[in-house]
Amino acid sequence: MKFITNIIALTGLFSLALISGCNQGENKNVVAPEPVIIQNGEECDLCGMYINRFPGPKGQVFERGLTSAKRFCSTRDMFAYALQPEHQHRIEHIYVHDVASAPWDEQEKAQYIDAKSAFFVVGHNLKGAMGPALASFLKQQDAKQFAIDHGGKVIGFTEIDIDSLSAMSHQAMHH
Ligand code: ZN
Ligand code: CU1
Repeated sequence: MKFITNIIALTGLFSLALISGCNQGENKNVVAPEPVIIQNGEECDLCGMYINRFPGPKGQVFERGLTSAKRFCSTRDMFAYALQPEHQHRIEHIYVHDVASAPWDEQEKAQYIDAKSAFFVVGHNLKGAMGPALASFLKQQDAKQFAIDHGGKVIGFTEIDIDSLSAMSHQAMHH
């Protein structure tokens, strides 16, 4: 009887070790920093504008070795920063607002979501802090509805690159 109990105890210990072993391996990638709340008066880390004074979704990035987030007036400036090769490889987490969770003019009240799994509407008719804006959404359905209401098309995170960003600003100059 004692022997059996020992076996059970040992098996229990062994699987516990397995579980915690797995967790330790994954912790580095799984535990994401909490998005910061951007206060009035805080300036964009790319262009220096007061972030909360402008409409449209904002963004923030966490880089390896830095505990504080870089903050941006717009998803556009956030991508302009994050897509530069010298920043790209150091970036661990990117947050953008879920546009559906607050009015366009009050996105500082919106919820932050992981940019890498977000849906983006480009080419729509609303302006962000820097003109044309990438409208970011948690749910694909919300992004589709936004594109129906405001024009533009729905794309994923990996479809956004330096070229598509600069195409957006050229479009804006011709309006
Ligand atoms: Zn900016
Ligand atoms: Cu700006």
